[in-house]
Amino acid sequence: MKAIFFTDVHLVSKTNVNRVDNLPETQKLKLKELIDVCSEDVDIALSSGDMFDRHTPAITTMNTFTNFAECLNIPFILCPGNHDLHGYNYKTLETTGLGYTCKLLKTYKKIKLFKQNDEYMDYDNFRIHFKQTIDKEPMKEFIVDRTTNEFHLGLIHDMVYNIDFYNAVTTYDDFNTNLDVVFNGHIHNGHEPIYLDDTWFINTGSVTRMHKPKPVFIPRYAMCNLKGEKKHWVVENKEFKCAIEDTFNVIEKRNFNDFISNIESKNIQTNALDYMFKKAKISLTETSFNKLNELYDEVR
Ligand SMILES: [Mn+2]
Repeated sequence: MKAIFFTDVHLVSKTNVNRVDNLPETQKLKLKELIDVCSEDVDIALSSGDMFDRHTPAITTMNTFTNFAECLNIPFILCPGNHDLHGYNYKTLETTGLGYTCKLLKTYKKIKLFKQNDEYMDYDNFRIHFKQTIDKEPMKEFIVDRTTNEFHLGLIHDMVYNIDFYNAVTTYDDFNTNLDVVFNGHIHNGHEPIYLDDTWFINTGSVTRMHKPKPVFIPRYAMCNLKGEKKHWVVENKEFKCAIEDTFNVIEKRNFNDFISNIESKNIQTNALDYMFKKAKISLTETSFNKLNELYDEVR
């Protein structure tokens, strides 16, 4: 089976302040590229959520998504991300932009959005499993029943990643799973495919960059050729051809950095209380300034 995977598209209706291009149009180009790639020889499309940037997207944004899903001539299986949901509440999924559009699109029978209590769906000898995210707690394990189907794939949108930061992540070597592939999004930088203890870990990173990332990466999707012996499966990240690097508003960013470093240098030159008194002496009347001196006498 050949699967395409992409995640965190974050469809928006307006251009982000950090970008100089027309972001909704750039996002349409990326989706068009995915449609073109899928028309060749791909069996299914998988996505780990955050299709929309907010749970109440504009109608124009929902149109971008439904047009994409209609043009995609292969089954499309996805799960919701935190941006698709209202406060990680899977119960209200149908009232979100993603839940509503997928409910309508289901009449075409090509789309499957995992809901709270959905555990899996089958495709040939593959079973695609879903596990919901519990807010504020990274997922520790994803163990499935392997008595049916030959291969087992998992879709999640969670703090599971190859490296830890702020002790908020379950790293792949600590993640307890018997899946053949774990597809994840949420952490937008992504990484090259990793094969660890009989499991492939795929996170291509976000399709949309809201600001210039450090280090800079080109948005990617993964082409997964799941044929033959598992450890020799050809799983590759592919860069979007339409992603050009100079889409960011670099001047805006530099101004902001100047502003921050200015504050920092002021902090180094004097302590906050002395700074306040220096300013107060200029702007307050003598009586008020004396009163302030009196009040702060003990702490100075
Ligand atoms: Mn996201």
